[in-house]
Formats: sequence, structure tokens, C-alpha cells
Amino acid sequence: MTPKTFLASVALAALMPLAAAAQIVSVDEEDEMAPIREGEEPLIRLNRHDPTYDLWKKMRDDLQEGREPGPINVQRYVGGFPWVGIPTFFHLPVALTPEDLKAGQVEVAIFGAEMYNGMRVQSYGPMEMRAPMKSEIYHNWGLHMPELDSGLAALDELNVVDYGDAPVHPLSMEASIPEVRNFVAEVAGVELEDGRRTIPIIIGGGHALMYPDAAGLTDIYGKGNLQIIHFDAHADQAPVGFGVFNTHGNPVRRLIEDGLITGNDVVQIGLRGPNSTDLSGVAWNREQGLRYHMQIEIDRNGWGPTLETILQQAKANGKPVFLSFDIDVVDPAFIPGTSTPEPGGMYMREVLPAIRRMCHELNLVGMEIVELRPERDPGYTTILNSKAVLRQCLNGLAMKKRGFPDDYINPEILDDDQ
Ligand SMILES: [Mn+2]
Repeated sequence: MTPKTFLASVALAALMPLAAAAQIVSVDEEDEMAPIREGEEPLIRLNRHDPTYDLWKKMRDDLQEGREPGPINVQRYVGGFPWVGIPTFFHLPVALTPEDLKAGQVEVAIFGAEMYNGMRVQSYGPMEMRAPMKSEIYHNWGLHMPELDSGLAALDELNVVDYGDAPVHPLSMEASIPEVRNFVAEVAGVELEDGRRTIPIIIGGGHALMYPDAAGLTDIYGKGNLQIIHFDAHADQAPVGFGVFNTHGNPVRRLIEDGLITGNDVVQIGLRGPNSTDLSGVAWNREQGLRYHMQIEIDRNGWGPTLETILQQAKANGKPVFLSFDIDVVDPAFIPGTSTPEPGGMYMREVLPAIRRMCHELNLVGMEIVELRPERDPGYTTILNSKAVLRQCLNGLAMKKRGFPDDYINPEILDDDQ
């Protein structure tokens, strides 16, 4: 480090507390932040004169310089093993701009968005999902092994990229929300030659993400024209608390109260535990017309029939589907690395076929996998199982592309008394 850059970094570090203090003390109207959309309330005051004000979201101006638009393969060799090469999601090629997505006819763009506030720390969830260690079976690259259930290698069937990370403010979740919403809309706004659009898959990050993720999709598909399948141990529709509107505990309520999503278009799966909701929350669900399958009801009726009901109702509904997968729906035996683990949850054996079928049989337009907190999990099963969820969705999308019939299982692997 040269003395000059050293001084610059010291100056930057020294500015950070000032920037934070400016948010609290400033009453200058010039510092008011614009609303996300016209007619909506501004979320927070920020000091626009701070020299670090927009570093976190300012795009490099040479992103496209010296190259044709399209995905960039950052690996040197045709194929390799997990411990070789540059880590991206599944060692996938990288894309940086919507022009790259369009030029590569990219069907799925996976990106990180690690929003956090006081109760959700920076967890390295997206970075750990890129890292091959301890979940290396998913990271052979160049030669992808087909899944047994479909007979397909999804990464050979689909154009999938690592789209980097959404812009996230290091100090203010409120400042991140409009940026993430715009980022999701930008990806979902890419129209492909066959008339479909790129599917964003967002890796979090706390569940506060659900608000900008779903809102960004409604910016493309229309307000009230999205259905949400929400896997979670918690209902995430708490009334606002401590004066904060945007938390990991209330995105469902915000989306409905803001008129972006209709209550009838939400189904919640796997709710349980004392932290989920109380009876007044259940009453709110009923008033809003939400459907919900608490874990206790799933246990009584069986997961098979419950899944069939969910799939049938989603098909009857017909609106594009956003799949919100909070990893704490899974039992902490399999996924301990999450912020609010609740014992008595779903098994991976139940989750994986459900995700595959939803991504195969429904009109999926977006997905999020949230509440990753792998540093709480020295055994790495959290990342292994979260990757398995992501893989099964890609598997389902590949089956959809091939036009496989609903509930398909590769006949070559079935005994069927033959
Ligand atoms: Mn949640």
C-alpha cells in the first residue's frame, strides 16, 4: 500500500462514523432521501454530501469496455474439480449487466443480496454459497452429472449465471431496499427471444429481502399479479415494532398493506414455534385471505396430500409464482446455521421433491433463499442443504424446459414391479 492509498483508506475509515452520525443529527431538508416510488413516503434521511454516499451502489463505468455483451466464463479450463478455479455459484459463468443477460439468453440469474440490520448480521450467506468447501458434490464443473430423478444436468440444459450481488448499503437497510427492488426488476425485466423473462434467484441475507424481491417482481409482472409460496417457520407478518417498518419479521404484512400482493395469493408452509405468530396474527392471516399450512397440520394430514393441494391451488390461481424459501422452515438438524432456528421442522427429503415440482409445474418467475447464517454452523450442513434446494429448483426448471409431464420421475430409475 502506498502512503497515498494508506492515507485515503484512513480517511475513508474515519468518515464512516461521521456518515452514521450525520444520519442521526441532520435535519437539513436537502438531506432528505427520495421516496422509492412517487407518492410513497421517504424511508430515512441520508447525508448526500458525504463523499462515501454512493460508493456501494455506484457502477464501474468500464463494465462493458473492451468486450461483447454476454456471460463471461472466468474459468481457465474446460472442466475441473471443486477445489480448482474461481468460485462462483456452482462455478458458473459471470454476468454483470442486463445486456449480458440478454445477449446470453440467460434464463436464470443467481445473485446475492445480504441485507441486514441490528438483528441480522452480515452472514456471508451468498459468499458461502459460492464456496465449494464441504459441499463439493455440487461443484464439479464442465462435466455435470445428471440428477437421477430427471435424468437431466440442469446446468447443461439451462443458461444460468452468477450475477454477482445486488447493491447493499453497509449501514442502512432502508437505503438498500429501493436498490434491491430496482436490481430485481432490472433482471426480471430482461425479455428473452421466446417471450419469457430472466428468472432472478436471490440468495440472502435476512428475510427483510422478501419486500424488495417481491416488489421488484410486481414492478415487472404488475401489482396484485404475483402469487407467493412462502416456506418459513415464521409467518413474517408481525405488526411493525420499535418504530421500524422494514424488518425480517414483517415483509408479508408490508407487501399486502402496500397493495403489491393480494392476501389470497399467499400460501405459507411450515409455520410453527412460539416465535412465529400469536392468535391475533393468525386472525390477521384469515382476514387477509392468506392460506397457511402450519407444521402441526402438515404432520396430521401428511406432507404428500398437503403438497398436492398447494400445487393444485397454485395452478388454479394461475398468476406468476414467487417462491420465498426461508431456510428455517427446515429442521435445525439439517439447517442449524440460521438466525431463528425452530425445532420440529421439515425434512430435506420432504423439501427437495416439493421444490423440484414447484419449479417444474408452476410458472416460476423468481425465487429467494434467505436467512442463511452459516457461521453458526461448524458442520456446513446449512450450505450443503441450501445448495440442494437451489439445485432442485434448477432441476425443475430444466424439466419444464424439456416439457416433461407433471410429477415426472425418470422411468429408468423406477422398479415398478418389472
Ligand atoms: Mn422468514
